[in-house]
Amino acid sequence: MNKPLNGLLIGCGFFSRNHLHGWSDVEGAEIGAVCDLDPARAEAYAKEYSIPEFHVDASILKSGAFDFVDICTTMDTHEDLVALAVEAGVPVIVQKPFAPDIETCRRIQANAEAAGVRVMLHENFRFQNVFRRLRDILDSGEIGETTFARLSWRNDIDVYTNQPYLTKTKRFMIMDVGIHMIDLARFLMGNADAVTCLNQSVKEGIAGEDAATMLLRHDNAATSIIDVSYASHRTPSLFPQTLGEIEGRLGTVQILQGEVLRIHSNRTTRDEKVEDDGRSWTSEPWIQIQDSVPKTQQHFIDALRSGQAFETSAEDSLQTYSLAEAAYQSADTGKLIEISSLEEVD
Ligand code: NAD
Ligand code: 89V
Repeated sequence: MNKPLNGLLIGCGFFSRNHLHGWSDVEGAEIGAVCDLDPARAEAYAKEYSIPEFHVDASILKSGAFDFVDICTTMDTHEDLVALAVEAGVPVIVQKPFAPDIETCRRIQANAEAAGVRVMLHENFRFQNVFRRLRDILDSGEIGETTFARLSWRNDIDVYTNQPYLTKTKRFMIMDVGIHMIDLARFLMGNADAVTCLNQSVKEGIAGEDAATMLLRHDNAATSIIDVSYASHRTPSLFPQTLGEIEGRLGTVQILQGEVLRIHSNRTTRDEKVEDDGRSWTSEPWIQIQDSVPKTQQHFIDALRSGQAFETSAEDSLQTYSLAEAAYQSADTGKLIEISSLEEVD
């Protein structure tokens, strides 16, 4: 077995705990150092996760010591941090959202491509067990060509305590959760070229939209509806489940509560319960998301080693972020927006 690839993790905050647990489950890679602007955080995470080095300045990337960097910081920091990695020639996996707007996403991607540095988005919803199994069912042809989908993510979890920046983010729901759904819609239904969107601000004191309803037009004329909300009250809470259905010309797959897929085909119906991985470090209600983290990371490492394309490469992800940008334009104008109309700003 080759020597494990040595990684630097930047961002010792809320979600990076799952990244660090995830890396301990990944074959062929290890985190040799962590970095955070806050030295106390960097030192504490290095100690807690038995990582030999900690740093406070990301320019350590220029040391030549790292085979990859895992950027687990908020979207406003991504352009500068990816640029540092590109300058150092270090491949990148960077957390979602890529960047606050499509122009910045395009600039980051073009800079990396020009330098020949590979960049992947850590976009993990498509790596959830339930959606890998759903993709397999679609690939089997059992329900035929897909024609309609609904992806619904609605709960009232207190996301703000762990991620306080979300109360101030002007572009909130679509960039925080909507892009997970848009990527899922593309993963399950194929690319889309147009979107209509209505946004809502429901909860008091939140700067951005906390609910959004999008209608996507896919390249094969299929339609998908994405609805996301942090202001929806159910008991028990549905967090972090995505519910919905995928319809095809020969059948339907429903995505039901409890990670159950209900397959309707050939006039019969069956339920498949998709199980969790049973990892020692995961815990409810986060397990469905936590399990997807090492799977996302393993794909990054395997593709880095083999040269195969990243499923969520920066280039491919421009489609997702173009749809998010178009959704905001649609919500502002009340019109259907085609992503071809999003002018590339030189
Ligand atoms: P956070 O604010 O809790 O942590 C970010 C950390 O990065 C902070 O400790 C900060 O000091 C550090 N940091 C910022 N700029 C830095 C720099 N230039 N150099 C070194 N350190 C720097 O953020 P979080 O809630 O952990 O979220 C991080 C990202 O993860 C967000 O983009 C969020 O959307 C995403 N996220 C993804 C998932 C998922 O994958 N499903 C879940 C939750 C959050
Ligand atoms: O997955 C995410 O991006 C987080 C969430 C709270 C949805 O898990 O923001």
